[in-house]
Amino acid sequence: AGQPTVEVIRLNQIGFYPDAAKVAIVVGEPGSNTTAQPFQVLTTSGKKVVFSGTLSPARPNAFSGKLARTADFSALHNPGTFVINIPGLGQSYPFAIRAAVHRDMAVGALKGFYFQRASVALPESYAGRWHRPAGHPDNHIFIHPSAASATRPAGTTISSPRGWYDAGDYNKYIVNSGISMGTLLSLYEDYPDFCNSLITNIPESNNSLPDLLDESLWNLRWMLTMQDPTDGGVYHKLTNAKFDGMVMPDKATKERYVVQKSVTATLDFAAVMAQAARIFRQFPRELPGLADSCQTAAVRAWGWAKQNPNALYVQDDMNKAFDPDVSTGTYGDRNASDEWIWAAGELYLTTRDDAYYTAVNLFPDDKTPLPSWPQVRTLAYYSLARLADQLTPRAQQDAVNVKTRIIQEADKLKQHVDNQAFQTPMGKTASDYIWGSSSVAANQGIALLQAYRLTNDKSYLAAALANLDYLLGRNAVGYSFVTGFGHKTPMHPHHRPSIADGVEAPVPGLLSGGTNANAARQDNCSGYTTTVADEVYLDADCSYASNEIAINWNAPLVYFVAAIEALEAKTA
Ligand code: 9MR
Repeated sequence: AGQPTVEVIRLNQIGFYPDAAKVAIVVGEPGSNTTAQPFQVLTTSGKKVVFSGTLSPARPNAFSGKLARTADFSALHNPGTFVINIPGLGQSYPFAIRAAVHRDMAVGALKGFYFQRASVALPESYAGRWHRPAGHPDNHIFIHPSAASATRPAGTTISSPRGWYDAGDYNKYIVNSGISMGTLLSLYEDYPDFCNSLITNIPESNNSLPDLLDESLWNLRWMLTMQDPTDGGVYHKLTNAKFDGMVMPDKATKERYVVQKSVTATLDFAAVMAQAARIFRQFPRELPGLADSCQTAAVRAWGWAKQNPNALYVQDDMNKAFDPDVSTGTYGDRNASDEWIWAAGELYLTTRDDAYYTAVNLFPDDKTPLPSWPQVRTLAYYSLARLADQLTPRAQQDAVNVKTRIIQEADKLKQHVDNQAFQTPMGKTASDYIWGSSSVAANQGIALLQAYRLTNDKSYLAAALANLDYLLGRNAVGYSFVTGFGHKTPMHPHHRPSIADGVEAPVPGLLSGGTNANAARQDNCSGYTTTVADEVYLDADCSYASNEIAINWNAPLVYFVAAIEALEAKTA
């Protein structure tokens, strides 16, 4: 009793499954922690010792040189609430051991998308303290000069309501919506039964669709409005000319535009609509006609992309040529080869038409890059693996290759984890610590879970769990990166509603971008105290390069946590 809570004990601040590995990392300065050091696990009530162990020998952190020692209490299986005690040092935050220990967070992270909804009020009955008036009706969106066509001249308007705000800003970007939707829809395809049990208390919760699909429909219906009905091309984004100030949605009333159609947005759109068609075809009574509309939209988008393969989105050119110039997020990807693969793969799987399968080289090299907004090809491989029993003979020829490349990618992630200071796949190289690194950890976790599904080899599940521990506190900055979930969580994310709503706690269930080695020079926020790759993180709202939230980061969080919950429920 009387021991202080100390932040040098880094662990998943939510907890652990009874039969899974349980590890905390104790961090220290070089030269410290060299002697044998006992630790105990205590019950929070009564401080009863339920486990005693010794910290591992120290390992130096590859980035900082700081020493890290492991407290392994995997042998403790009993449910309860506990702390780790290190005599003479202090105690950890409390954590739980129990079945379904991450379920609330899975629900909370999915609910995060509800809080991002545009064009609608969030009443208190659904949004609690974070209720807010409607913003951005988006029913008078100007055709920007860069998007002008004969049927839609510059300055005329279209209606393009709904959708999710992209991130801390209020704009809506098709490229980023694309990967976010692909990730969420894949969760449904991979774990439909579990998704039925994820109830987020949204206005649609009482209908017969799972809330995950209802939430996805909010954005899907917006995406459909972003396609020009005349030619099938898709506008790159719906945006203000400049970013809004730090105000609530209803106070952000500047003119909005749809800009140039791009081949990347159009192909991402095609992939999402093709996948959506396959899924919503299962709900003909609830959503009559929707699957057909999605499939038609996908086919038309593909057709436009074939006609306009060089239509990359180039904001710099726009700035010189058009009024108003546009300076919001670019999602400017100069290479569409992976978007072609994703769209071809999803269109093939939905139509079973080999013409899509052979239209592009689906396997241009032996790489299987983790999904990120500019690199979506592996989403096609995941879908091909998922639907392996439904392939035509032509695609069947590659089925083993698809499976093998996913497993090989997961093998790389699984290797050398023991040498890492934090014993996680995340952070084996400094290049993991980029803008939105939390989504790197989540997407690594997803890759490992995909391999687990293909092999039933539990070592993949264990490695994935280590990355979940990373996200929830077992990392060099000691934060659980999910707002509202954990003990030390982001309080000042770069997220306009969280800043402007007058509520101290930020909107919950949102994944902070996380540690970013280059954040200081990317956002010029003052207050960064280090340049060590795994330590550059600032819980300040000016730190948009390390502490923004975004739908393409929340989506893999939702997939990752929900999939782990679904799998643990099966293995328990
Ligand atoms: O996530 C994007 C990151 O990969 C880029 O490096 C960064 C700078 O271009 O932009 C990020 O995306 C932002 C988008 O452009 C606008 N909305 C907020 C997004 C998250 O910061």
